[in-house]
Amino acid sequence: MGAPYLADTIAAIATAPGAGAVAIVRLSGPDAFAVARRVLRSNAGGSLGADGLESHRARLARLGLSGRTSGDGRDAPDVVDEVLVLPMRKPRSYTGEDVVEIQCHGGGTVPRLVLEQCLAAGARVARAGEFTERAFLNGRLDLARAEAVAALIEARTTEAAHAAARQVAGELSQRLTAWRLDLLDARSLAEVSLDFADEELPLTLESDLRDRLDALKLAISALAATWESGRRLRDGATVVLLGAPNAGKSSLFNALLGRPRAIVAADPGTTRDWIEEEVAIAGVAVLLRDTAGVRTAEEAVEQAGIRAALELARGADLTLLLLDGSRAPDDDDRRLVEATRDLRRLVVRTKADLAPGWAPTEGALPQVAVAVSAVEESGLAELRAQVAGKLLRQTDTDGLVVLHERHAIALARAASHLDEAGTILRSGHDLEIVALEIGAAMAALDEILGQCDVEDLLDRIFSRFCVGK
Ligand SMILES: Nc1nc2c(ncn2[C@@H]2O[C@H](COP(=O)(O)OP(=O)(O)OP(=O)(O)O)[C@@H](O)[C@H]2O)c(=O)[nH]1
Ligand SMILES: [Mg+2]
Repeated sequence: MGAPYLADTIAAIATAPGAGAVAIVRLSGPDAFAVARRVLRSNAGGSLGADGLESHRARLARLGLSGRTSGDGRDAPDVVDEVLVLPMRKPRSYTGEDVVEIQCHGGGTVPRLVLEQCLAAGARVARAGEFTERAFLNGRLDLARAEAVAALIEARTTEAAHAAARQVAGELSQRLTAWRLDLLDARSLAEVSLDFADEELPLTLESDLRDRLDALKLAISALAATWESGRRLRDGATVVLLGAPNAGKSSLFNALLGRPRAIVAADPGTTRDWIEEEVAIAGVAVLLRDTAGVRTAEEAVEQAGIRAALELARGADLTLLLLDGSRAPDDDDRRLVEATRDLRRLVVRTKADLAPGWAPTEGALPQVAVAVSAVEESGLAELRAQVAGKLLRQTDTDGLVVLHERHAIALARAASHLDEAGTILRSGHDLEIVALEIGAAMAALDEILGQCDVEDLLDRIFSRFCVGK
């Protein structure tokens, strides 16, 4: 943890750019209070004085915007902003360092001028994520919690925010720490067993070790498997509407969006190109794509659209295959059923308000997941629930989901080391190697928490943050 690196004081605008009532300029580092004192004035216009900034106590102050602040208080600038200052002495701050937050007026100019004042007074511009990186380096947050801060900021739905907030609060870290202790136990068990000669090794000890390793492996791989859901929760998912011409794709697209975005017409082939819109479906930010009706023998333009539609379906997280409920399925429908057989899909029967054109039990057709009517807006809640069910797999991890690929990879690696340990234990019980495999699994968990040499990881992780966090 490089001391010289943390020896300087950083500053950044912590709020989003653009018009806003208030913006926050944040300072962190050993000179945060000194820099703040240099740029701030009391309301009377004089300097703040030695005890003008009391830790964890907000105060009003003034701040020159003309750039003529000299630092000694006498050369008061002519243009000032009234600001609210929140000083926080280390270690009781986000970064664990001395922090001063200055709330000024928002907009594109005032916060920039305030920041410039801070830079002129001795701070340096913070890099993206540098406040959080310092929080990590100062031991305020472990790496998993620090990374979740970015996920929380980027969350596009309540559910995504909820998952990230759990990780910021340390739920993932606690679970990993508990597993780590269990692994430590298991490793001691393996090491103790080393002291026994083969023939006198107590049988219960070996089976106990095996049970523990199996249970841990299962739990760890279950958590790793949540990454698929976690990724969709965090980054959103793509859902493609696919179906024969006139199946009701654009109508359902509009119904799910809640507004008439796509053109709906009685003529087949209305939608030629695909269009997309974002809509939250049961907590997932879904990029919903309406495509051109898929028919096999077609004129050229439609053909291109059809190829594109199938291509989109292959690249999507989920395909909704629409079958027109008001007519009997034809060859086009059957071909589509066939073409999407290996995709993650839901078969949706449309136009449920019309007299059914086929029996739900019709042979050779896949099970219909849900029947909807875009006209009567029926079946939509059920459809949303089914979509969410497909996108977010049910987990047996108490709702904890992995939100970072890095974590998923490390968890999978931990599980595979435990798998290996189990195999060795079963075959030849070379306990020395078993202990080594357990150690490797522990190291993988440590990597997630940042409890090992992660220097080369930090840049990659924190550069994805926004500046000011
Ligand atoms: N009664 C009834 N009619 C529907 C329903 N959904 C769509 N339609 C009608 O079916 C026709 C085709 O609807 P669209 O939504 O344009 O179908 P599409 O699948 O987008 O068609 P293309 O873009 O041509 O492939 C229109 O006349 C719609 O009004 C429904 O739920 N009930
Ligand atoms: Mg259409």
